[in-house]
Amino acid sequence: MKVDVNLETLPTEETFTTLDTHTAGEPTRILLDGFDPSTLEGESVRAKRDSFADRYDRVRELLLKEPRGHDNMFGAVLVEPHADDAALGVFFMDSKGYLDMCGHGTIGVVAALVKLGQLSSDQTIQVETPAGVVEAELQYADGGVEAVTIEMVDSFVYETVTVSVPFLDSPLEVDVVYAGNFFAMVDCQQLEGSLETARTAQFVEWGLAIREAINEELDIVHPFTDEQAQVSITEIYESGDDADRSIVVFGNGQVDRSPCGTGTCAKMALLHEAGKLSVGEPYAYESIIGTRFQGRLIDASEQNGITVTTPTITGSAWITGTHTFVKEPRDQMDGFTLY
Ligand code: PYC
Repeated sequence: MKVDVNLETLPTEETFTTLDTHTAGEPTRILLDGFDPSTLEGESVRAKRDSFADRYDRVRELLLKEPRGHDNMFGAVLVEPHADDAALGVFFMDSKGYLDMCGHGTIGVVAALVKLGQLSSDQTIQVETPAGVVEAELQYADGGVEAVTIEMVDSFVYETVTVSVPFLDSPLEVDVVYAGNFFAMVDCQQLEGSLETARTAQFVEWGLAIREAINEELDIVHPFTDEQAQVSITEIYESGDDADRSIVVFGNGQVDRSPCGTGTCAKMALLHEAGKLSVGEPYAYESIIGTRFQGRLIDASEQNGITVTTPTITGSAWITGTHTFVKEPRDQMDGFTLY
């Protein structure tokens, strides 16, 4: 039976249009329409993100959580940029709230908009994010966009701390690293066993416990902006033969299917600090599902006694579809999490 669906015949309370992508397996649901961007206050993408969080957090819940989304959905919202030369503004949301920066999401947004002819790719594309302006460059193969390289925000190791966590008898050493978001970085050698996909649920539980322990232990203040911050992501990593590997836990316990763009930058900053990665050296990083980003540090300098690295990441993103989401007037369900 052929059914002709026209959602305009439906009495809907609200309608949202999204463009969906995946970057190395990790979704980005890009909000195109459904709220009035001119109602967002502020003169930067960061301020507009905060204004969205105040006024429209329901929209995040509706698009990312069940029944329209799922526990591992990730979102991006496009807004007008304020920074000189920026072609677009974008901020990021997850199952818990909002992140300052996202590598896989930026790759997804840029790749999708260029593929659909909505962004010109003649030269590099400046993207304003809550963490600052990043620069995207496209690589082509067979006439199509093959990969996107992003020059990300500067990264640095913030502090190394030892914390007690409920699942280990001995204290755990954690490197807190900034790479657009603050990360809790943990070498898997301190934990039992290795990074196997079958153990994902256990790593999610541990990742959340580590994040909580660090946020209880530390009052983080960004050394260059003086802003107070919290660790938003835990990254548990292990060495590999031709690529290192990690599992990245964030939000309310979601797992990045990609190697995590900001997480790759955090790992490169950590390796550089340890004298194990030089500027210019290629660095391959693998996700828990076996997909990869290619990273590289393009600069390192001392600022106020801190070693600051400038990273790039390269990855591929693919459009998975568009959605028209509706909420019927008597539907009570914005978004829920089962546990
Ligand atoms: O790619 O930076 C990233 C990211 C952050 C959270 C999920 N992905």
